[in-house]
Parts: sequence; C-alpha cells; structure tokens
Amino acid sequence: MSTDRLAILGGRPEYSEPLHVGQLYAPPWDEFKDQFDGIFRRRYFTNHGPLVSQLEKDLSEFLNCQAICVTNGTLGLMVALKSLGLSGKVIVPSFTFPATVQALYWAGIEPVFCDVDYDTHAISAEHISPLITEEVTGILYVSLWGGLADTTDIERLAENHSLKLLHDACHAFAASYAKRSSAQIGDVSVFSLHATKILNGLEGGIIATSNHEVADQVRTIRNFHSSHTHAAVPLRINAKMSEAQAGMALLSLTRVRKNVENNLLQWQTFYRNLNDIPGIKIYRYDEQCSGNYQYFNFEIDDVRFGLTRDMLLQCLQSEGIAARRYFSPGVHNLSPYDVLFPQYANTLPNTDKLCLRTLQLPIGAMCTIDTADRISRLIRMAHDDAHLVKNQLAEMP
Ligand code: T4K
Repeated sequence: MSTDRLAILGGRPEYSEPLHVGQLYAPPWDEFKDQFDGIFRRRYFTNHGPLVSQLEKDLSEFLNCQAICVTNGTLGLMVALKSLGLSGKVIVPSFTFPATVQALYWAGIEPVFCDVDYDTHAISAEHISPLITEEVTGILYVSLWGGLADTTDIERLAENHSLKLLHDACHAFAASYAKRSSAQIGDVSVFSLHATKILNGLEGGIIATSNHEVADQVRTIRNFHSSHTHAAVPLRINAKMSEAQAGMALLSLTRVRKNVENNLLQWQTFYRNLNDIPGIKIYRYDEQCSGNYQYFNFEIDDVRFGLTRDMLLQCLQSEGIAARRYFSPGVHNLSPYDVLFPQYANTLPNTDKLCLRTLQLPIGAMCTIDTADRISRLIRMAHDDAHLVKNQLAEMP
C-alpha cells in the first residue's frame, strides 16, 4: 500500500523489490520449455539451426526486407559497417548508448560527433551538413526511445553526398514513420533483441536490408569460416545467433503487438499524470510515428521542478524504482573518446543539456497502468515537497 510520505523523507518505500526499466518480457514457461525440448531432441544448438532459419523467415516477413540474425545489436552494427564498406570517418550522435560508437571504433572508423535536435533527440540534416568532409564515408543515424523521426532530409543529404546511411534501430523494432517501417531507413538497419528490448531474444540482433549484395556480405562476415555465400569480404567474425536465442525471440515475436499496446497504455498514463507538473517536459513522438513505447523519457528543468534530475533519481531509487539516466554522459565525454577526441568538449550543447536533464522510467512487461500511476504520484510528491527533499539530501553523507 502507498504511503503519504516519500521514502527519502522517512516513509515506507513504494516497492520492496527494485522495479527496472526495460521490456523484460518472459513468455509462458511451458512454451519456452517446448522450444528447449526441441533443441535438446535435435542436439542442434547453434550455427544457423532450424529456429534461427525460422526466425529469419518470420522477421523478413514482419520487416518486409531481408533479416539476418546475429549475436547482439553491437555485433550487428560492427558487421553492418563492414558490409557497407565504411571507413575513414562516420558522423554519429554522441547522445546514444556507448555501443553505437564502440562499434564504429572496433571497425577502425573515427567517430565525428554530431549534436542532436533538441526535440527529436536525433541528429538532423542541419546538424550533419557542416560535418561532411572528404574523409566522411557515412552517417550512423540513431533512433531513440522506440520511435522514429522524419529522416527524408537525411536520406537526401546522404544520397547527394554519396554517403552510406546506417540506421542504429536497436530501440526501434516494430516502429514506423508515415507507415514506413524502421527497417526501411537507410542502407541497413540494425535492431537489438536484448532482454530489455521490445523483441526479446535474451541477447540478439537483426541486420535488416533490402540490398541483396549487402545481405550476402553480412551473411559471410557473421560466420568466421564456411558460409553458404561466397561474397568477397574484408574480414570475418563470429556473430552467429544461437538456437536458444532464436527460440526465445520466436516466442517474443508472437507477443510484440500486444506488448506495444500495453506499453502505449502505460506511456499514456505517465503522460496524462506528469504533463502538467512544472519543470517536466516529456519526450513526444512525432504525429506520424507509430512507436513501440518501450521507453518513457522525460526532462527535468530543476528551477521549475524544484529538484535536479539527479535529486529526483535519488528519490525514485529510494522508492525501489530503478529509473535510468539514458544517456549520461554523452559518449564524447566518456572514456576513451574524451581523451581521443577532446575537440568535441562543449561543442554539442543540445547533447550536453539532454544528458544532464533526461530520465527514463520503467515501462514494459513488469509494469502496468497501476505502476505508472504509482510512480507518477511519487514524482508529483517529490515536486510538492521539493524543499524538504533538497534539505534531506543536503544532510545525507
Ligand atoms: N544502440 C543503442 C542505441 C542501444 O541502446 C544499444 C543497447 C545498442 C546499440 C547495443 O545493442 P545490444 O548489443 O545490447 O543488443 C541496457 C541494455 O543492455 C542495452 O541493450 C541497451 N541498449 C541499453 C539502453 O540498456 P544497461 O547497461 O543499461 O543494462 P543493465 O544491465 O543496467 O539493465 C538495465 C536494467 O534492466 C537494469 O535495471 C537491470 C534490468 N535487467 C536487465 C537484464 C539484462 C533485468 O531486470 N533483467 C535482465 O535480464 O544497457
């Protein structure tokens, strides 16, 4: 039962077990057991087995392009970069999960950090244009928070400058913009099937493309030796998906639409409850976007809200709510990039501001509308009692 006092002010915590961000969908145990029974019976555990083949077939239909399964989203990005023949420098946002930039660096490519548009949280043609030089071979565009922004200007820009466009769609499975799927943006889109994502393969990734030549390269690069394809590739790696991952992802795929619906209900509840609180600005999906609503991202203006983002985070954590600061700090301020590329310090104002202000609340299979109501109530209480919370935090060691 909820108390009328915030835990940080001495009340009883709202949740006794931590409530996490992330979809964290678990299929019915019997269905998962059946998948494993099959794997054990066949004694075929990995190396493009029947479940991976089935998953690739189902995903190709779902995404309406060629879908190739890999071990995780990060390896998916690395393989995609190589299959597109990218080298030299690639333009990338700093406001992203470190994996986006790490994939570039592993592929021997120098990141050119680009600021994001303050409202869409994505890089825009306006921000990208001045960064295009002779050494730049591509753009690594990132879609955040389970949605998609309008990318037509960026696609035109890439085409005009003969740049490859790689889409980090790790958040964006089952999202579309103006009825165009997230798999159709750029030359290649990469999705993550991490347990926290809308499509759960425990770990996992999908490389999606409509280009047969690129698909052939991807299939060759992901397997360190023999492959059914014989594309000439610069190098190979082991990025295969296991049967266990595919078995889980197949079950999760049948539930994706339902999970999106549930997420939307939770997202709308948060929106209704929090939108009028002074100092809170909620990340809005574009009207033409149909998202998967797996992330509820909002911004705190400390002057109007009464507490900084980090103070509110402490309040929520003491209630057993494991809210997250996605993403803070920006990748350009993270090791080793801060030392390797010090020229970006203080040049990405929107990124720096978002990194200081944004917070992510739990949405997903572990949550309900009631969860969203309870968390919202605590956030409102934190705003109402901001001066008490501030004093309390000042006294804490
Ligand atoms: N590009 C972008 C834009 C990305 O956001 C990501 C990954 C990638 C590329 C790379 O994709 P992958 O290589 O991961 O496929 C989490 C996820 O691990 C990561 O996949 C995701 N983005 C990122 C946004 O979130 P962490 O470091 O925050 O994970 P962690 O372990 O702190 O988990 C998040 C919360 O979920 C915690 O509160 C614990 C809880 N949790 C987690 C797992 C795995 C559970 O309760 N159960 C679980 O099984 O990165």
